[in-house]
Amino acid sequence: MTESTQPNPRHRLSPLTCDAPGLRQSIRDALVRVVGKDPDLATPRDWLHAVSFAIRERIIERRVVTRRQFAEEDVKRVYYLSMEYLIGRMLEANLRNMGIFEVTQQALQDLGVDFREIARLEEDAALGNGGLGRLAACILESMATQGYPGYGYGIRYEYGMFQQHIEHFRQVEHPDNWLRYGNPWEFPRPEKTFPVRFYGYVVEHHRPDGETSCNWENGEEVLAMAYDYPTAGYERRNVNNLRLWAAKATRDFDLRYFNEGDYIRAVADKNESETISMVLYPNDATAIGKELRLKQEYFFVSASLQDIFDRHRQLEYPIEELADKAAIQLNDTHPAIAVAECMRLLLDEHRIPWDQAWTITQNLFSYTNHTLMPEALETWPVALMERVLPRHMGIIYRINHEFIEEVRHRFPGEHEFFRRLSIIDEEHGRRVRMAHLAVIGSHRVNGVAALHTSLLKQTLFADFSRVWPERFVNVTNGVTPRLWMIQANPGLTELIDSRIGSDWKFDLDRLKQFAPYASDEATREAFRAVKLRNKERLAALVHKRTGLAIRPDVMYDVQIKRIHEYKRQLLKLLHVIELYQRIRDGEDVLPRVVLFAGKAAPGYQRAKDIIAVINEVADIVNHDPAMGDRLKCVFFPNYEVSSATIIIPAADLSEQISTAGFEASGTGNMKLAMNGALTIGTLDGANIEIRDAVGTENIFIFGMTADRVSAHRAQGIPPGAHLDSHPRLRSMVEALRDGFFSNGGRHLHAEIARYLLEEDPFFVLADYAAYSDACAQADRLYQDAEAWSEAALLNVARMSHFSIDRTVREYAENIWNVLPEPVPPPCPESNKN
Ligand code: Z57
Repeated sequence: MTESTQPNPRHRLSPLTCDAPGLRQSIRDALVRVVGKDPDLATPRDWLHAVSFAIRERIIERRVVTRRQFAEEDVKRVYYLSMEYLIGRMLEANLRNMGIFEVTQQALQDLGVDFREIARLEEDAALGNGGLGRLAACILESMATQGYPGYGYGIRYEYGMFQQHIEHFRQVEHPDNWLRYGNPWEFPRPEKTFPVRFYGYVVEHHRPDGETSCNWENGEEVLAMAYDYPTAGYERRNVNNLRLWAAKATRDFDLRYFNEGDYIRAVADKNESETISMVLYPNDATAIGKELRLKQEYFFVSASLQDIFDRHRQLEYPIEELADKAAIQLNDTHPAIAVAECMRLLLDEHRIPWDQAWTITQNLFSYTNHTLMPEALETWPVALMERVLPRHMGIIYRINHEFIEEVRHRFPGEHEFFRRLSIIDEEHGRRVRMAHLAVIGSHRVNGVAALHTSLLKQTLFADFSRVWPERFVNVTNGVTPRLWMIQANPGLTELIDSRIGSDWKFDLDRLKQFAPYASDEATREAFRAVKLRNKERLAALVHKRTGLAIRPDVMYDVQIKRIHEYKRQLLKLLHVIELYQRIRDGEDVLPRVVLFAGKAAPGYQRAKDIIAVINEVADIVNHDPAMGDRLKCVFFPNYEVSSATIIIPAADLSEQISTAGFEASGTGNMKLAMNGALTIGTLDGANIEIRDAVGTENIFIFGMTADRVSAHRAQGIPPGAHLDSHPRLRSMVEALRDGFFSNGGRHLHAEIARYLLEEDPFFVLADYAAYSDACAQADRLYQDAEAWSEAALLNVARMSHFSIDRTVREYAENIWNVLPEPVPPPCPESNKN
């Protein structure tokens, strides 16, 4: 019995000690007994694994306690379904959340091991692309910290986000073999294995009660095997579980060939079914139309739902009460097939009548939308869905039929309206619109920032919002202050602690008490000292990664995010060109480092070209003696969570310059502002709420609003017209066009200039003048170090709204209807356990 509630006295745990001698002993033991190394011969990686195994024991011990309490207390559980988890390195995060970071450093030091040296050897768990995957990781951490019974489900990709190398200025992708050295943080659960079916056909049975039930027969089966990653809450609170599925060939994978006597072929072919969990698709905010992607989506959804149903049964709850005991959150439409899978399980396995099954399903699910961009909206050809998931296609037809009947009744005669609402898009060769399935199958649908949710209701889901206005709600994103402040920025953390104590770490609202210190000269000076140290740390890393030497005593201006036209890296690059030309013209320009970082989807040629142009412009700028150290342009390669923790605390200026209406929320904007960077940004995504929080005097807002962008688009002004009133901009674009910055690849530069002048759907040139003015304003404020530090400190103190804890509470209260279930801390006498 898996979900037992009866503690067996014979199985009582003897708690592990968490003082330095106890940890030292555990690490030494693990080195020999788990890693299997003689301490005299141990490499730094052996020590990394030894300490990780010692900590893992302590985490899993608390996981056991947490799980038991949930089972005893009859709690309602939350299941977060996400194709992506962008976690980063786990050792330091686990140590800090377990409250044993300092003592473990001490224990290692006693063993003659340097914590920093071994910690950097850990591979990032990069099972995600960008914002969406990182949000999932922050939400899991917060659910554990706040004591919510939250379970993550996803895929254990063998290869995560590709490693980005820059060769001859261009991005080259290398596979991310992150499991190469084994992974101390995972617990394989071979006994938790579920079959997942693809293809085959449906056989209908007419039952005596008038219902039809179906059997999905034949086809191919793959096994989903669980790997568990315990997720520790901050300061030895609850430990929750992230369960990632890996594909394994079924035991009878080989029957056909075995019968033909081809043993070798049978064993060799098993690899094919195991490709399902092989690799993360490296596309951010674009839909992938590949059959393998659909199989990945269904694979993890089916395994997760079987597991959720199983747990419900083991706890001896009646199936009718599923939605009282569980809430399932769909992170975008990637897991939306879960709506049909849930119906299949209720109808075909549990023999529940349609209407009752549908009520349960709708009460169970809710869906988060992360984008309005049409190219990111998933639609699957009906023919493909019919072939891969024939039973689900039948269920989707019926869901659609029942839904259209309902609206036909409420809105008689509005045939256009029904056509637009339908799950089936009949205009582009019959496709299943996954967003429609997700909306219809959920009781709540949320956007991720106020502007985004309001645009969702006005555009993408305008029709649905007429049908069900109360279904659409906003939950503005947040980020975890544990990783993004305490871990990434110990200097700032110490400064805050010294002024207001350390309660703010659990309740970010208390950071407001820090605001008065913005007008305290000593605090401002201490803040500048912290920034300087953070810049030195970044400068050292930049030197190591790129060979480029940058000064720590200048403005650090950063744009760090996926490379995408709508995010407008080209707008920042034009500003670099402007500064370059001004310095060449003998003007006195504020010295600065401009740092770009981010990956381009391997198939997104324009984004890859943008990386190449940035690198080529940087090469000219960085080697021109006329710049005299006043301008450096860095492209920081292979941006990932672990590099973000170094770049963000060093930033002065945060570039959040997407075309208004396109960035759903952004979360990098939050991380940077809470580390004391001032934002230069458009009124897009959460920037609007950040402005409201920090005050208009403490942020640089520029450019067209979302409304103006729509109006501007309607006017159809050729982008090149914006050069007429701006001679400087003309000379910049012409320099680009004429290959001034090119290293032989002139054609690329000419093409980018042509794009800006003739095509650019994101209005870089239209917004340039306003952007350049805003940059100049930032420069002026930076020259007044006291005024800048005051604004930066006010940013830190006023960002509490963007704690992920607030976000998670909103989901819990308004969508999931679940309560926190904090596990009481172990008795204080038992020494830090
Ligand atoms: C992704 O990272 C986001 C949206 C998507 O549709 C996909 Br696919 C991937 C991002 C948004 O672009 C950000 O604006 C947002 O902050 C983030 O999701 C988290 O909500």
